[in-house]
Amino acid sequence: MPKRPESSRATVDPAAAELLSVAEAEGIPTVFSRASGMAPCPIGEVGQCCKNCHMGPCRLVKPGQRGVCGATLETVAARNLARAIAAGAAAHSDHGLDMAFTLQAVAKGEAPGYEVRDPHKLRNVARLMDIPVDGRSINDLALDVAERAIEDFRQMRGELTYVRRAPAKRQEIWRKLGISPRSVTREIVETLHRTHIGTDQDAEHILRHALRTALSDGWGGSMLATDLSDILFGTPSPSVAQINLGVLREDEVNIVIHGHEPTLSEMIVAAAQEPELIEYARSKGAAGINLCGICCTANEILMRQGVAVAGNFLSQELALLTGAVEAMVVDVQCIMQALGDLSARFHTKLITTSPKAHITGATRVEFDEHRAPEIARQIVRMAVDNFPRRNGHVRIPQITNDLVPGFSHEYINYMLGGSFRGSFRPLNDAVIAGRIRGAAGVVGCNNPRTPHDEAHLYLVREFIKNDVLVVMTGCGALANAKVGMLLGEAMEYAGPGLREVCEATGMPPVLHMGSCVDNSRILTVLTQMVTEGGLGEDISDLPVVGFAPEWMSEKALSIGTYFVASGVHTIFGLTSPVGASQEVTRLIVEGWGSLVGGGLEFESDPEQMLAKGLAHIDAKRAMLNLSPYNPSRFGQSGDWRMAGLMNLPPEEGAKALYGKPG
Ligand code: XCC
Ligand code: SF4
Repeated sequence: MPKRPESSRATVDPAAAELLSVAEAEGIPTVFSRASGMAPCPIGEVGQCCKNCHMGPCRLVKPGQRGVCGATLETVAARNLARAIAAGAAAHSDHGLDMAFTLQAVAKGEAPGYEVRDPHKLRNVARLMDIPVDGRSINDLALDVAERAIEDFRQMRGELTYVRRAPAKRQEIWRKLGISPRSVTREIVETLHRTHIGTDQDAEHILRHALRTALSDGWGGSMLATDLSDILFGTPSPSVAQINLGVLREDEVNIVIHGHEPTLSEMIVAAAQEPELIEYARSKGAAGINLCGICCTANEILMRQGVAVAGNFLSQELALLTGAVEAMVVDVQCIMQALGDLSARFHTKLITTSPKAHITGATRVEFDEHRAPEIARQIVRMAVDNFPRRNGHVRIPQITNDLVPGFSHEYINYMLGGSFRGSFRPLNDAVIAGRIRGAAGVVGCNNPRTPHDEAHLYLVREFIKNDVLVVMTGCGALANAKVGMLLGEAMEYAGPGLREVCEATGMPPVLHMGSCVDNSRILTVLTQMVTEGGLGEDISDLPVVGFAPEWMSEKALSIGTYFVASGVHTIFGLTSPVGASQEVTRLIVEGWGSLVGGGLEFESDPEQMLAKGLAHIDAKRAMLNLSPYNPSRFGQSGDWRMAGLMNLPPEEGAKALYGKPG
């Protein structure tokens, strides 16, 4: 059973804690109070409940008990997990599909305000898709890329285009197991069919299709969402930005954008900078227009535009509690319905923008990519008009921190290799030499069933201390940003070997790679590490491990499962949604482990998560015949050398350290 947080330990974020005591004092319900007022349903929590037909719902709580149709606990738990994965894959992929439609409209000249901002990436993506590039106009190429992407969502036979981006050995494994995904739609539809009453009744067989469905997300919907967003809005590179509730301004019009899609938010970023609208804000008594984000819409505009972030998932209500938010503009996913009632207590306008997502009581300004700048201006104007309606006391916690986001896989390649030729060689060499013990992806949500941010901070701090390089996305990255761990200065917490590499290459020890769909960037990095050589032939050979310590969403389950299917052992926090079935637990840990080289584990104790992660990394090092990790080999003895290297530009530092240019 998970430990339920005491009210004083609901969060480790001081800004969140400050507003949480305001909420408590004023009797305003929040996700934290609702969570402590309602324990999770003990039957559903561990996978014992089936509501797939109306002979039930059935709860299989006694040993050997069957559902009305005769379904076993194994079948029920496996079906529930498969359905959750399909829902998560659908969310990411539907977002990706909308990016494809936007690119298509741009290519046809039907989306004023948008353009291809990264033609270089467009050409690279076209090459990956086998689309002829030479001598073609940008829009011509963009149309082909958009249409190829749309095919990947709907084609009924064949294979996803990006399957070929995986290491050759991985592709073979998928084909041999029959889990190479055909298209996003086909795999999700098949999951829903298989899990309907009376179809697939073998837990192992159901779960195998869950792998295929998750792969259609990772190497399909999400990877396309990332690539198409980079083409449209630019491939991220590092910049400096601010985070936490202190980014809200007492004297300015505050617009918070929340959800997942970059399409409209990019336009709002532009509109908020228009002199005419700033002048309009001044005419209403405001000093200016202040834009910031929450969740992954925040991550999208943070990565590309350096726009400030108010907080992560569990801060969304707290932002409204400041009384300083003129408009909260939401699109899709992770938007709590509680925002409706909560915004009504303040002057805040809650504006829903997606044709797919309405919230009762909210104002609707429907997004249409064919007239985006106009809609963005309308929204900014609504926020400005709302500024004089601020009623009462504004209470903004004066807490912020700096962060450096923007580590796309393209940038990591460039950063490691130096300015002449991008390369993963320095990274692989550092892993081989044992300076870097391995890598951990720490990603995913917040969940009020565990202290807000605590497990994210603990794992990341401990991993870098143990010379494990950390890559992050989503709300976990934002948690670490809040305490300054997404800065070069985080190096001071790193172990001696990792610190040497960071100092030599200019790479921080914790890299923010983007939003939830950008977990696909991690797949690309892992593939490039394999291709670079010296660390085995497949992703499953690498000394890497995945974590989602505070997960809550179905998307997290899809992400975890596509990492597993790609060969990365992955450990989730909290409780297991299949915990009631020993057999299903065995199937997703050992079963998937032997099938695809990675298992999906649930471990509620962060210290155990860390220990298991380090043990996994060390086991992979041993299988690669790499020297055992030994922190005493680096650092002290190398200090005299590092002292000389520190003032060198990155590529020369790498050259001096590794004996060859990057
Ligand atoms: Fe949502 Fe992406 Fe989870 Fe955060 S991390 S709570 S899914 S916003 Ni992806
Ligand atoms: Fe019960 Fe079977 Fe219907 Fe599920 S499918 S609700 S186990 S009868």
